[in-house]
Amino acid sequence: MSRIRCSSLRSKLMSAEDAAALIPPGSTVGMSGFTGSGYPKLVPPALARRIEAAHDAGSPFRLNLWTGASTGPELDGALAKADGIERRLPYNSDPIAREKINSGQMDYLDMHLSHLAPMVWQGVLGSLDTAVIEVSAVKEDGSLVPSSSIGNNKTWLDRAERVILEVNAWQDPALEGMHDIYYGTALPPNRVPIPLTRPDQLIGQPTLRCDPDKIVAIVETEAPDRNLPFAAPDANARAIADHLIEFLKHEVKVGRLPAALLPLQSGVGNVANAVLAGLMDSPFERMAAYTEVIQDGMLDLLDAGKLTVASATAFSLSPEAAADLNSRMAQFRGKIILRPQEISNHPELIRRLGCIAMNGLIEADIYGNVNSTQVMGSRIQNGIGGSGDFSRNAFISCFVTPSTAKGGAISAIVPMASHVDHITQDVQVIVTEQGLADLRGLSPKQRARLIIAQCAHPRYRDGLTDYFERALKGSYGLQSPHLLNEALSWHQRYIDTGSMLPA
Ligand code: 0RQ
Repeated sequence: MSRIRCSSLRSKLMSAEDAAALIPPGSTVGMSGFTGSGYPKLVPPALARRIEAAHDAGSPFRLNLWTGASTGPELDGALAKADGIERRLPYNSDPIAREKINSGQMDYLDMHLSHLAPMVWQGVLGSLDTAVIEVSAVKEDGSLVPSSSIGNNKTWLDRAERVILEVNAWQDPALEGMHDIYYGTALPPNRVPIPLTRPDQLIGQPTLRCDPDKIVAIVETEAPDRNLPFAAPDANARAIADHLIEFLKHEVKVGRLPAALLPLQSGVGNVANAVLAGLMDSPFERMAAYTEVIQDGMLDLLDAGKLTVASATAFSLSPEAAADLNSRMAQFRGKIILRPQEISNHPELIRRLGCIAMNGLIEADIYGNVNSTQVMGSRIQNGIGGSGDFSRNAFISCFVTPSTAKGGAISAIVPMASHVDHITQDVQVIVTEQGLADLRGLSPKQRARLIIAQCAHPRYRDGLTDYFERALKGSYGLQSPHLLNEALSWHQRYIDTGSMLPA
């Protein structure tokens, strides 16, 4: 049976090529997609071919591309390869696009994911020409059953001048009813409290609305979501998980957290996924997640009954886990709720629910400022994503990382962060395989001593202690002592010699 159940819209059915031809050069396009799920899979490659043909003919053709967060290779990868992206926001993890950004060929605006929809409504980012949105069905009344991510789709559908739909029959039909689209957001001064007080609560409607007159094309597909597989948790990741779980057990014991913890948020990446794997063997029962993405580890926790509900805006699953989930989505009805990212990441809700935030980092400095995004202060890795939304507003904000990167040539704990995404006030706990530093209530100098002792790799510990002790003597001020002519010398040494260690 066709997934396009609204007969009047069937006349809009066309090929991906014909749909892509409706997007002119210079357009601003809002596409669906969030961490490799729910992104359009046929129109973007067709658009990339069109862009390549235009470039071959000597005509300029580039777009401004907005999404939920990262997408798949058919979208970011194909358009970046075709040199078709002028300006990208709010997040990227595609390697080809990353290279273009870092070589200065593509403009990238790295934003808090909860900020994008309200900013588009404010109009500060300009107008949105076309929305290209993957859905899993079009209902009889023309309403849209969302796909495996929601991201900013509600806003794109409301704001775009025209809409192209990709109806994906690969998505399990049981997804219908697992989404909660809240239409109550407004700009100040008309904002009202969002009526959500529990992660399992439904406050909106199961479908997206769309003015049928704006729909200019519908393309059918059966292509699967494509996510990168997670690395199996290694010894470091398991050690990080163990430290964090010991800490959470202690917080329960002293009465600062309930036995079922508080709603969990877990960031992207291998280490965050490994922490979830560690929670499988933890004593915590009947946990809940109020988070941005549902990874493999979270599905396992749901399967085992350790987690009662996971609220997010998208799945971020390995190919195996995505195929498995897709074959038995109905089992997760009531246990998985997908929401727009302005709700999954809403500061008001994260603060009210008291989330326990767990995010990865690139580097932290001895005072606990965290760089999540820029290697050596200038090369973008991914983006801040939701880590800022969650870490500033969490009940407890934790950051996890191996103590070194690139085979030990880089210390994740540095004298001064070469870029700051999360200020020290938003960073309460830092965990490496070496240990855990609970920074709550500590002054900068107390933080430095604890971070160096607990988190730094032994190979870098003496160097950090030496820097800190000398800074205590030679710093301009003694609130957070620094030697400015040396503070970033570890980074420069890496750039010059390939290692942060002295020769
Ligand atoms: O690169 O594979 O080329 O070697 O960064 O590092 O150790 O595998 O860790 O997958 O957990 O990612 C911060 C990037 C960590 C991630 C980051 C290099 C390292 C490797 C990955 P290679 P690991 P993870 C809400 C949460 C921001 C967004 C966020 C991230 C690669 O967690 O993007 O938190 N966070 N969102 O070698 C040089 C260093 C490095 C380094 C790591 N100090 N110097 N390279 N790497 N540390 C969810 C969403 O927003 C969707």
